[in-house]
Order: sequence, then structure tokens, then C-alpha cells
Amino acid sequence: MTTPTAPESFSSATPKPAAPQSATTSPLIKGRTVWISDIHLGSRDCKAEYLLKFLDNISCDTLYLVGDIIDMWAMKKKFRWPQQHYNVMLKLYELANNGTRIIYVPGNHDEPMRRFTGNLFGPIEIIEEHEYTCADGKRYLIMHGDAMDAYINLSHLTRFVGDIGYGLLLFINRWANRWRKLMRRPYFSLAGMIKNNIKGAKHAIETYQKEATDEARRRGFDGVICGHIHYPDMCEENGIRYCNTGDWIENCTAIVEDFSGEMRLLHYSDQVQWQEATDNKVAQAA
Ligand SMILES: [Mn+2]
Repeated sequence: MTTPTAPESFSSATPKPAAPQSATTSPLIKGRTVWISDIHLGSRDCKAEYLLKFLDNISCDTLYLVGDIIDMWAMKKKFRWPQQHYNVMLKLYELANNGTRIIYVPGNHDEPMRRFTGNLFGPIEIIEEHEYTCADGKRYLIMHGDAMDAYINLSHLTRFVGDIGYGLLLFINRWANRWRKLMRRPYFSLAGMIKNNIKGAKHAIETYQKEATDEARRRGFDGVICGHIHYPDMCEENGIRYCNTGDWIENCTAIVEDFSGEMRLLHYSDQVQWQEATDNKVAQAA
């Protein structure tokens, strides 16, 4: 990216301009492909501020948006479109215009976008599901994952990923994170912690994971990359790789493939910047 070096012409009396949109330093994370999902633009709990910093810090050939990018359900209830959410869209367009291939795989919260499969949304390609071949030759099924809802006991999971219960949890999360910001503690996901400790939710997560990997196996893939349940994870189940991108509501996570085909699950926050998500991850998976 060429950054025009405009002469520093602000007088000392001039207030500092807003932070520039484009990163002037070289990106921290360079990868072949990056996957993010469940951004929920238009909803109150979308962490657009972190996402913008993240997008400023990556450089990749391909960026996958694995569904629930725009929360049309939330917007139907109450229309919200803050400047930062708009800036995320602008940033995605900027990346696409600068040569990053962006593939948008719609989810259930942005389901109407599925009608545009095979079309372009500006410079962004819309595809209902996709097949991806890693640098090491492994083939992955890329899907949002709501198709798995048919198999899992939704009454358990919708309490969290659905509506009122999850809304309440995010409300608590918001305050818990204000507290941890004040105490200078690293960001953590209270919702993730609760999900991990409630039997029904844990079971629903495991079932989801099993069904997603089964689907990949049936169709001859080596792995699956999905989102939907807001529970980042990377593991292997019966020889099938399972990668869940997490979300930008509670976890702020992304999956990054380097040029050798190695995949990493990364966590972003204001305190720790970039960090492997392993310490957040639960060993119970698999
Ligand atoms: Mn979803």
C-alpha cells in the first residue's frame, strides 16, 4: 500500500486530526487467508472499534466473512448504524479495492444476502458456502453453520445465541468489561465462560461441532471453517479439522492461515493486542 507522505502542515494550534483510516505502519499480521465472522454490524454489542484496528493490522490475499456480518434482525428491531459500523464497511471496501479478495458467506442474521449468491456486492463476492484449499493442500468447507441448527437442541443454545438471555448476558459482559478496563485487566468473555460452564450450552456446542465435522467428512473435506455459535475453537475431531472463527461481539477472534498452511486462532483486544487464543480456549473440546 502506498501511503502518500503529506508534509506535516498542522500548526501547533490546530487540534489533532482524527486517527487516519489507513495504517501507516506495516501490518502486524500477514497471512495467506483470514477468516472472521459474526460481526453483527448494526447491533449494540458489535466491537467495531476493535475490528477496525484489527483490519488495519492485517494483510492477506483472501479475507472470508463467514456470516452474520450485518445483523438484520437487530436492525429490524431498532435501526442503528453508528459511524464506526459504517467505517467497517468502508474499510472492507478499501481492502478489496487494494487487492484483497473478499468472500462473503452470509449467515442467518444476514440471510437475505444469500439471494445474491454468485453476485458481487461492490468489490465483495457473495457465496452461500465455499470450498477452500490451504497452502498445504487440505480442503476446507467454509459455511456459516446455521444449517447445523437442525441437529442441536436449540432450546439450550438459543438461550445464549438467540435472544433475550444472550442479550442479558451481553449487558453483563458490557459492564464486566468496563470494570476490567478500569482495573486494566485483559479482555475476557464472560459469555464464553458461562457457555462453558452450563451443561446444556456445553452439550449444544459439542453437538454443533460434531455435526459440522460430520458434514465436512460426508462431503469429502479435510476440515470445516464456520462461525455462528460465538465460540472460537480449533481442534480435530475424528481426523476432521474444526475451526470456529468466534465473533466480534464477545470474543474478538480471527483465524489466520500463514503461507505454509498453518492455521492459528487469534484473539484481539485493547490490552493484549494480538495473542494466541489458546489461553481462552477450553481444553474440553474434542
Ligand atoms: Mn449465526
